[in-house]
Amino acid sequence: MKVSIVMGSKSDSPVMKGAAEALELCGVEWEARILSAHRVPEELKEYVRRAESEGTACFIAGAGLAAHLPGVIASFTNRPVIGVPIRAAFDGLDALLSIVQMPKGVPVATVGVNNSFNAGTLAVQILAVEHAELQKSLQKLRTEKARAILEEPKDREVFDE
Ligand code: RP5
Repeated sequence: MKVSIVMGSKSDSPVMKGAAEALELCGVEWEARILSAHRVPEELKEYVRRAESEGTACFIAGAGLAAHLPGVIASFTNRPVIGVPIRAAFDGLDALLSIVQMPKGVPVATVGVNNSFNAGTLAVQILAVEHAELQKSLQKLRTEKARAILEEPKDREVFDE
């Protein structure tokens, strides 16, 4: 059981790091590749087919601008594909609309602009359906976020820099 993180360019890697962080927090194995739908389409297809046959249960794909990478990956596999729109122009709205507007039957589950952590979290939630032990890690993530909120300052200290 493994998650494949794919991005269209090395320039996407600072944003896509969040997906790997979420997967690691939950103890899920991952691998990452830089493969562009436009620049190396043949190699992308070959990679998706190979990753699937080697145990990738879910793909996370991040891209900016025309952002065809997640949709093209979805065209090669029936495994769930989670798309991360990356802010490169127009505040990432161009990539968000491109990734989310898939035709019927070829979905890409799309998270918010630059929110690769949520892509990683959603991948764990998908895997947790068949791997109940992951539920504990997911619950821990939520508990930690809740605790952090409740430990925030009050009154005047709310506005401290
Ligand atoms: C997209 O174009 C990539 O995903 C990246 O977000 C954007 C810019 O890529 P580079 O020109 O920096 O390689 O394909």
